[in-house]
Amino acid sequence: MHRLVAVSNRLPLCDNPSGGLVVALQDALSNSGGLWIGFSGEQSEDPAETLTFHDGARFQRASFDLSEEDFDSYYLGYSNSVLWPAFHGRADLIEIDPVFLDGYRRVSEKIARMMVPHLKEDDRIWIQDYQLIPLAAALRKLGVTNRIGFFLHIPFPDPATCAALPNPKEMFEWLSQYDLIGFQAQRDVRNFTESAAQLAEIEMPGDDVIRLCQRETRAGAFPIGIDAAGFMGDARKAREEDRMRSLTNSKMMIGVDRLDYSKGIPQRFRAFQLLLENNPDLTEKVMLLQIAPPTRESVEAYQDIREETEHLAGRINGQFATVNWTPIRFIHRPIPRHELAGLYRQANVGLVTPLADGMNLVAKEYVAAQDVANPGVLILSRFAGAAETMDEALIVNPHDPWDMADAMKRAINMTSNERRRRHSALLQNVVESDVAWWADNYLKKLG
Ligand code: ADQ
Repeated sequence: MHRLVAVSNRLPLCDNPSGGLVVALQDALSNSGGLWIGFSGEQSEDPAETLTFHDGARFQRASFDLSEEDFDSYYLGYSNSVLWPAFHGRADLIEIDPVFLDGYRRVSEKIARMMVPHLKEDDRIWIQDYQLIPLAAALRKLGVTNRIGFFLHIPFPDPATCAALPNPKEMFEWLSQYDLIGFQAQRDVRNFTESAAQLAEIEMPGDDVIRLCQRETRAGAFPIGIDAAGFMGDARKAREEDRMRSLTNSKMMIGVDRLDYSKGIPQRFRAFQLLLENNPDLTEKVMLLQIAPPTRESVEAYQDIREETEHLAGRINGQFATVNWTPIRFIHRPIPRHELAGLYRQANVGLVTPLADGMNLVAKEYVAAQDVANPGVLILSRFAGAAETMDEALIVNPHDPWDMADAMKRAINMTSNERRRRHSALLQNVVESDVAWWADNYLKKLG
């Protein structure tokens, strides 16, 4: 059996780490005596170029620190001020600065140098996500000939948006160094091949085999799932005292997102405002619980989205609230998974309405958490990768507040027969295509 070496931006460092990717990789890593490498989260002045090993998991874990300069240019800069907006179709938010690109290349080169002494000839290497695209190219330069796979958790942009990157051709050269490039959805595979055809060199001799920038590789869609069994268990065990209480006994809609401009939170709030404006009978009868912890707060676009959502929630609450009812409850903190599972289960409607999203795991968590005898209704954006496999949800255009307000009304009034029919089809997919299935599928193909 080949040992698996996984590399991601952040290493899960707590004791007994949990979370989707950990659950996904745990078996593959544990069974193969595997190793997971990632950033420690610590910035230090002149960090040593060596890996630090950590106990406490069923597999080996090794971390590295970054200097402040590397962190700023690689993570806040190129990863989150260039690639994240571009890959989510927001070329208008890209901040191009040659310092960012230098830092981005440099960090992959450093990680490659730290990895090489620990690699064995027949290891399989699996690199995760947009922060580390150049890593295979950096490893190849150091003579690594192992099979190396890559998985992109976020969408791949169309040719026009890809062309807004400072270095589109180099991006495809980096990608060509992988043996398998995994995407979340067919939409991403199409964008990738079309962008490569316009901005680099690609031939497609057959099926998933491609020649990209003179090198043979493969690409395909591997939709990620959740730890469905774990989530269903958490939701069943959720405690009564962690539930939301309402003085007016109103129905509850829930949104759970990192506070990010790709998640469509202001658009969701505006649709809810329209629903309340056009349906005065819903006053005190329905509320929206939005849980959205801020992230990447030193990037300007994230300060803007925080201000915009807070302002909008305040305005809507001011416009409609009564002494006993606040239409939007807005929480800026992460919530422990078992509490979140209980809130999903309590919610009559799950609102997952991103403007762009690789997959969106909240859609799957919401479905897994429902009571099968009395399930809630999922409202899902057509721009989430999840929409490709979850068509029994109410699919909406998140740019159209009328469409979303209609879907909200329909969901609130849906008969229990229709709710059960839709939910059982959705649940089957979430359970069958869980995160272990995803990792297994990908690694088989890489092998
Ligand atoms: P994210 O952009 O982080 O992930 P998502 O898929 O929704 O988006 O995952 C978020 C996770 O964080 C979920 O498990 C959710 O429960 C949790 N979470 C969010 N808000 C929380 C809160 N307030 N408290 C506690 N937990 C919270 C990226 C891509 C996605 C892709 C995933 C996985 O952007 O498109 O689905 O990776 O590949």
